[in-house]
Amino acid sequence: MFKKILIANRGEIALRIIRTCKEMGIKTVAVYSTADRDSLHVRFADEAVCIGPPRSRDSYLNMVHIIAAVELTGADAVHPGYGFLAENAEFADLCTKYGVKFIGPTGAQIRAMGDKITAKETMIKAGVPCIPGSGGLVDTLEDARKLGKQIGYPVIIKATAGGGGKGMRVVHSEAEIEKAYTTARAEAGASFNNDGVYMEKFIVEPHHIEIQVAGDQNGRACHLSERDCSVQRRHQKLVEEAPSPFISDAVRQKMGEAAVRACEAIKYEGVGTIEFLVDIHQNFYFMEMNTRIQVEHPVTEEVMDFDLIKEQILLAAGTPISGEMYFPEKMHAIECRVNAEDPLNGFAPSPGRITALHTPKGYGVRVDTHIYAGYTIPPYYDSLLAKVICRAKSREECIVKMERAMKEFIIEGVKTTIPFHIALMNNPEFRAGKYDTGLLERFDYAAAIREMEFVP
Ligand code: MV4
Repeated sequence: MFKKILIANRGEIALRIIRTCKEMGIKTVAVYSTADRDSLHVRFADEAVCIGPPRSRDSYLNMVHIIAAVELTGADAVHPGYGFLAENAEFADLCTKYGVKFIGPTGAQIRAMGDKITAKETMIKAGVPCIPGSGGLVDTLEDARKLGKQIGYPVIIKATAGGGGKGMRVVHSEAEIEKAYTTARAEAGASFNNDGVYMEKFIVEPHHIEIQVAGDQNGRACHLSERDCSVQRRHQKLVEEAPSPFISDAVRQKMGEAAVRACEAIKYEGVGTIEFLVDIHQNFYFMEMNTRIQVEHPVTEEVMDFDLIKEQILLAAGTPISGEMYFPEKMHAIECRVNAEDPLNGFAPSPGRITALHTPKGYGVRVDTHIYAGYTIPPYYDSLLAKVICRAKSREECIVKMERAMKEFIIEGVKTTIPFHIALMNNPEFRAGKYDTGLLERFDYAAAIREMEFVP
């Protein structure tokens, strides 16, 4: 087992990783930018190394400084968390080169899933259902026109280097294809330095359902059930839950099996997520694979009663997956992301100092957070302040508990998304479990917040 893990991250996820390391008897090294000097991850780690000035590219994305911190402290493994260098193949390879274990998949596996066309080809070979489309790059406007006719409108143009919504264009008819193709390519080139695009049939108002997977170093994989992440605004997830209120048990089982086939096809090592789009008929299609631990991993931890960070560390140390890894699902869990953003002003960031804080507590309530009273939210990083995860025997009880928890969450000094979550817990579509990725376009949450009697 590793003796000392360097956590190449900040915020709540750095704390989350430090906690599990302590429980496993592993020493921890925090790295931090000068903006994070007073952060809890710096305080709670056994050692801490400053890796540069506030801007991410100078600190948390600075591979040379992070490797220097590894050498300085003698860490034998690096945990990348999510974001920053978590899906950077070059960094994974660099760790290997310097003899320190990258807790995650190999550089080659990250690369294979990072290029979306390659990923899709791999999945088709593995027998995982994929959305019908161009099959490869669409090199010319003429090809785009031909494929549009063949596939049938509406279609979607996506960047092969993309993911998470960047460089995507929906095309409703041939009249729109020229502009969509040209702008998608230009945006992909500018964002990813790779202007390759491909085309797919557009699935209208899909559900976003992902399967948590884990693979060992012997090529064996298992899944840990799904998360429904359909509550999104502009490709930002706001709420995740498990089990999904949408899919049947038969579809759930088929998706799990497909996800395991996907992992075993590439001998995937580590924990990861297979993202699926699910249409109204519950047909599911591979969308992309996330080769990291995700923000919403606690939802799975709560329904499966299983520490995913511990599993990640065990897998990286060479522990095999055993048959005991399949668990029955007994509970329901919901996670709400609390951001320093103003839901009444288009979710505009609201950095600043937290002047007063009370976090929700009680049976079935978990709060993963790095904030404290007096903490100043730096403007340089993402605005996630806390994740509130509730767990109960039924979805109904879980929603009631979440509303109760959100109403006892006091954060003074900055605007937060707490009022949005209270409004959402009272939205009839959400309450009925009858929502898809179009929910927040239909729901006038600003009006609902203004009408709320309860003012957090
Ligand atoms: C799609 C789609 C419909 N049809 N692909 C959005 C993020 C990126 N990973 C892929 N995305 C989509 N791909 C086809 N063929 C709809 C989306 C999409 C979406 C997907 C999941 C969750 C929210 C979304 C919001 C808008 C569009």
